[in-house]
Amino acid sequence: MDYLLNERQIELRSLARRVALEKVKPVVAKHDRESTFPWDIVEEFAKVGFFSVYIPEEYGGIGGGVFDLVIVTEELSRICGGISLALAGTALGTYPILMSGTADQKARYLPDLVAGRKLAAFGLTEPDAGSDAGAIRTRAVRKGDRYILNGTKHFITNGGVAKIYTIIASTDPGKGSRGATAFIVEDGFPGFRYGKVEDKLGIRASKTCELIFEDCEVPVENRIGKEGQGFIVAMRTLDRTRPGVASQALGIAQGAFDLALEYTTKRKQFGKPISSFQGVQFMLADMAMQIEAARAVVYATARMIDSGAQKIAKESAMCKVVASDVAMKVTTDAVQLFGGYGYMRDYPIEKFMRDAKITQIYEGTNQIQRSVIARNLIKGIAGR
Ligand code: COS
Repeated sequence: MDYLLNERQIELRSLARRVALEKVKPVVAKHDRESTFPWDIVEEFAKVGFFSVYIPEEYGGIGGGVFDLVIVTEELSRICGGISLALAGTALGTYPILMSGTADQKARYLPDLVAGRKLAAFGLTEPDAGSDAGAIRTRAVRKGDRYILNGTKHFITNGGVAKIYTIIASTDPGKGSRGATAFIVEDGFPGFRYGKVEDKLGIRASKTCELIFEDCEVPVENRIGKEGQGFIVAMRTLDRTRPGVASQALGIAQGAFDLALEYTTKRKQFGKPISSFQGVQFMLADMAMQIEAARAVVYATARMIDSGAQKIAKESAMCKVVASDVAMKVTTDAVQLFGGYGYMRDYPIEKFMRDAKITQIYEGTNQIQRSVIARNLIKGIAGR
């Protein structure tokens, strides 16, 4: 389908496609097998300006928005859903500064992030606070011109490789989500260290680790917004980044479909390519339709956000559910089309299925997304 991209977006898409094919593709299997972080590819992303696509021009970006990030993430994920996260995870850690940071915070942190000299990460999740994001236990206590942070964040994408972290901690535990506050924590701040590095099913080229704060000192000027606004900062961030997860899912689905379509035209059984059998054709048609439907929802949501719409929680949740469920279905069917070969790690297709699964889980499980959608539908009725 023609989504009527503007000239910049068409160029961005072909650039991302080229980088994905020329630079990412040759190293995908190695990073997946060894679970290593692709620093050389990150340098390449920085060189071609991918870290600047969603940043306004006034902060050194190219002035695109969520849609530009979606385009790049989709193309990179078509080749590797793990490697694309160096960029998407950085956007997740950067949005709180971009949306709610002070002029001084933007001046101090954005230039390095825009240039890709430093990666960012977002620290909300804790061992006992995942879906229930208001239940965080990491404490931030003000002492003069500093906050002292204590607690553990886990499952943090880009943990250990990022230099800049936006961390949600509680400044008033009695108030639950209304007592949360956002902070910028730098790698190297006293009392901040990394913990367990996760060994994952998929997205193995992306680093995921624990962040441990032990009397970690954070200057007051690194607080984002006011005390008590951290939960809203987190929710507003996720509203803008869930389309990014959706585009990662979309790319993973498209990448698996590309391989499956080609394979069915080459693989011969009963004397002809399996693509000539109606059972296989129906599967291919369904997969293509599902991907296109997901793409339409993801692109429409990204455009809605970029147009300045403020009430976007429902649409953002919808596009994440649609695209990630499609990714899981399409990648599972792609493995099926490869038959026994699909199950073997010598073939590239099983990785897509492993990578797809996380998109139904992180940045809010699809059950949480459905609850966000339902709450907003019900609120809409009540407000009539
Ligand atoms: N934008 C702006 N404000 C929002 C918001 C949004 N999208 N969603 C909620 N809020 C506000 C509410 O309006 C409310 O404000 P007031 O206190 O002023 O009334 C406040 O935030 C608390 O909202 P709510 O009562 O709905 O919070 P809950 O604790 O019930 O949690 C869910 C709501 C489940 C939606 C939230 O916890 C969530 O998104 N969980 C998933 C978190 C997640 O994605 N984790 C993955 C790790 S992050 S990578």
